Amino acid sequence: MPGNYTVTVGVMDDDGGVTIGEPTVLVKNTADLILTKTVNPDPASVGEHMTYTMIVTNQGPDLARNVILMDILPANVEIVSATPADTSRNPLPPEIYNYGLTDADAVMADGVINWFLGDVPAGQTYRVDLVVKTHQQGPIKNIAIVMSDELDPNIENNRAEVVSTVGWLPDGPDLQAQTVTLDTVCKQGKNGAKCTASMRVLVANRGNQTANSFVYSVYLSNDNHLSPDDMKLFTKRVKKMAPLQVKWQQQKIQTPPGFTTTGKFLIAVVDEGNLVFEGNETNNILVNGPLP
Ligand SMILES: [Ca+2]
Ligand SMILES: [Ca+2]
Ligand SMILES: [Ca+2]
Ligand SMILES: [Ca+2]
Repeated sequence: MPGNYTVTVGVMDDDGGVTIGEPTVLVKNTADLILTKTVNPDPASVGEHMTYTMIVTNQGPDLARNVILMDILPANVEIVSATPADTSRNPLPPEIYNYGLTDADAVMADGVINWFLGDVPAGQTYRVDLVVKTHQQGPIKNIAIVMSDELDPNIENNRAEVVSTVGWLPDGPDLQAQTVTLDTVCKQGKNGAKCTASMRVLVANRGNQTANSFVYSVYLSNDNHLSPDDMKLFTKRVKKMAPLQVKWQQQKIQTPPGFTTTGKFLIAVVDEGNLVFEGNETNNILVNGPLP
């Protein structure tokens, strides 16, 4: 158990005399906390929302008590929301989601937010998503540090920093696919397994002008390059999108027998056929893979 202990030590010298000493020894638990931090999107545009994701892991061996995650915000960012993904433990109250960072669980002062995560058992992971709006151009740095009451055998991994680029929106519309995922669910029927694949694509207009209606497609490829032999999974038309608008697109398809995706690549193409003249035409293909 951690705490202050008094230890009685007896030292016997050559002629049989005994010296007694009673030093106080502070016994602490050991917990190796690890912090990782990522930011999305990078690069971002002035006025755009950026999400910092911080993941705290207690590698043990002991419980880490009174864990504090301290986040030193860059200048000229505005907090939009702060959301712990694991709301079953020590959830932040709703006003924090809505920017009122007044509760004791997350206290903000001078551009620093402290999250009081409580006790984190060995092996547990705790995630915080912080959404901010940027008001300044240039590289911006965000540093976070995690600590607890325990001894940490490696303090190097308690600190995480990300430097990201913030620029102006490209002139004109700029369509992009930001995420493309696929999940296959199979059910056993009379004539063998029937599988349904669901795809999700996050499409964004990250330019400073509205993009008129366009089409996007998703392909399945054996490699990470779009080529004529790739299998088109679907094509969809999207209505016009305002600057900085994002849309989740979801599509389900019945897969042919023997359809496997392991080791293959999903390739999303936005504005296929180039109906929209964009500020940046080089970022319209997104590759995700190899799939598990
Ligand atoms: Ca550590
Ligand atoms: Ca584009
Ligand atoms: Ca290919
Ligand atoms: Ca285009």
